[in-house]
Amino acid sequence: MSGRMLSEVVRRQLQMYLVLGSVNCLAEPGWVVQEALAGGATMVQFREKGLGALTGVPMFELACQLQELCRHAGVPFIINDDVELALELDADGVHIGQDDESAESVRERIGNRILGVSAHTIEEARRAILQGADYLGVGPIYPTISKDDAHAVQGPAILYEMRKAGIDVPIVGIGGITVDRVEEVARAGADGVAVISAVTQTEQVRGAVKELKKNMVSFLNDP
Ligand code: TZP
Ligand code: MG
Repeated sequence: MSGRMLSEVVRRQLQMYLVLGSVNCLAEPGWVVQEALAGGATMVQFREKGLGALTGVPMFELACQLQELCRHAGVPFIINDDVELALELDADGVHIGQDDESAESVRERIGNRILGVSAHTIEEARRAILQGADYLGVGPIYPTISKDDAHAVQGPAILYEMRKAGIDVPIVGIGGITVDRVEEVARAGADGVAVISAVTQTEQVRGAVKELKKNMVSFLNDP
């Protein structure tokens, strides 16, 4: 049996991480994901949440459609919160928050699939790592319109603090990240940027992804 994903692999997969559900998209979600993959998205998270979110069969069908696109592109497809759905689809991983089932229990259920955990403090980060997280989602770095129950804005400083505290696992910054903010987020210590609106709220999906990724990769190549 193969083991957990190598952390250096996950680190690269976080570079340009698209998070989305049907509620977030201006255009049809399948088209958005297709364009994002064409632009070089490195990971995709299905996060079907909020007012008007799909449930039941339509939700499942959308998840299947997006998963198929990611599979074709060789990009990991991660499910937000819903371990059952992830197992049913045989998705590549699960992302959970602090209010969801414990990381320990999710790790037990998903085996070697990728496990992402949202962490807002050094303590939450350390616990998530002990419980089996492969990567941490840290934010909101900037103000966001995409999450109703978002924690207080942390600024890039939280990333510096985590790195200074010796937390060296893969970290993706999230919350209000735009093309112009990628460098600041990377410089503070993130391995990648996770975005919703910068990609889903534009008609230029492919171009937006290209720019976000270009800024991330150029920082990594020449810090
Ligand atoms: N978690 C923290 S902020 C956020 C999530 C899911 C929303 C990010 O969306 P956007 O539109 O990129 O600010
Ligand atoms: Mg959650």
